[in-house]
Amino acid sequence: MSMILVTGARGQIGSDLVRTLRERHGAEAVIATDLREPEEQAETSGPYEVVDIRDRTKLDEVAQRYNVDTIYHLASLLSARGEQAPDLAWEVNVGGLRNVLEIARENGLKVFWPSSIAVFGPTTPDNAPQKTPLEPTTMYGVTKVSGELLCRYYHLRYGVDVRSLRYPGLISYGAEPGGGATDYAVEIFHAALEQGEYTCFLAADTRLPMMYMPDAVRATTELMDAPKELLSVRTSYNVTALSFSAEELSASIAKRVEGFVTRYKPDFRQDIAASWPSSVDDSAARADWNWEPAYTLDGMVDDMLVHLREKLNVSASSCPVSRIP
Ligand code: NAD
Ligand code: AKB
Repeated sequence: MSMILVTGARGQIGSDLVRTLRERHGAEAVIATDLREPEEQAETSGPYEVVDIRDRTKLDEVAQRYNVDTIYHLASLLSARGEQAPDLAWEVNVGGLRNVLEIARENGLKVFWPSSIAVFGPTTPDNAPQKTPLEPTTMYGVTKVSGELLCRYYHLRYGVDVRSLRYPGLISYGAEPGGGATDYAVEIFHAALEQGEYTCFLAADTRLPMMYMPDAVRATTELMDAPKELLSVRTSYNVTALSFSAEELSASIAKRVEGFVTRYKPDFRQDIAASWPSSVDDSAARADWNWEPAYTLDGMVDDMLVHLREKLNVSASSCPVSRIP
């Protein structure tokens, strides 16, 4: 039986990925870990350990105690938080990945680690190719480029089977997003249902590559299931599904939520978003392991509204406001 450890398990992706992995492999086979204590019942539906990714000794001890053979390493600071705390972003994002790769090298583990469209910068063409200048202008982007090179190095030098995707901005109705420039695309749904209006921190015409969480989780498991002979990219694969501007997303929601209005008041996250391309060429992922997204913009908006209405009625939770001022 495969034993899987997930870092950053309480985050936006981790909370959904842990649920999927537990459905596939059994609850006891997936060890959720995070810096934070467990809170939701979903997170305690199987083993849970508090681990700071900067603490290699503790991470190694937990991995050995559970006989782990695969790590999904999600613990990270995202783009906006990274600009507010660049030293911490470097320590967590690069130091944490190095710890995971060292443990993988010593124990022959397989690793998934996500990169991001944040590896791109102003010198990248607007439909970002797989191979292109990687000159990001954020600390988060710098940590992701460094991480991609570290992954490729550990694969070439030590044969570590580490696989990676450059996720675009992700949209989901589960855990709230963790402090990135694409968080608006989640906040806007909560605001539409709870306030009927939203003040967006990006400009109306800011167009970015995006993906609905079910597609992101499936891309992750499909990449990890792919035979290794098929993988030609050992830095990180471009993957994408959607490309829309803030005003296009707002219009799609307004078609379904009567009277919904968005105002635009860009803050420092606009500069981050403006440094990223508006779309991504994911033909290498399509050719190597048959990647294909399922959700269109309207399909994603329909599904988000159904699930969020259900969730907000049940929990009557307040609208999650961005953690970034
Ligand atoms: P998130 O911020 O929602 O979750 C990150 C988790 O890491 C949090 O639960 C946090 O408590 C934990 N964490 C932070 N510091 C830690 C530490 N020192 N030790 C252990 N855990 C720590 O992030 P996410 O959106 O789930 O992103 C997961 C991964 O996917 C990250 O590598 C991120 O860069 C990448 N990614 C995310 C997106 C997106 O839109 N969500 C897009 C591209 C790439
Ligand atoms: C962020 O906005 O920082 C993330 C990402 C695109 O990596 N969502």
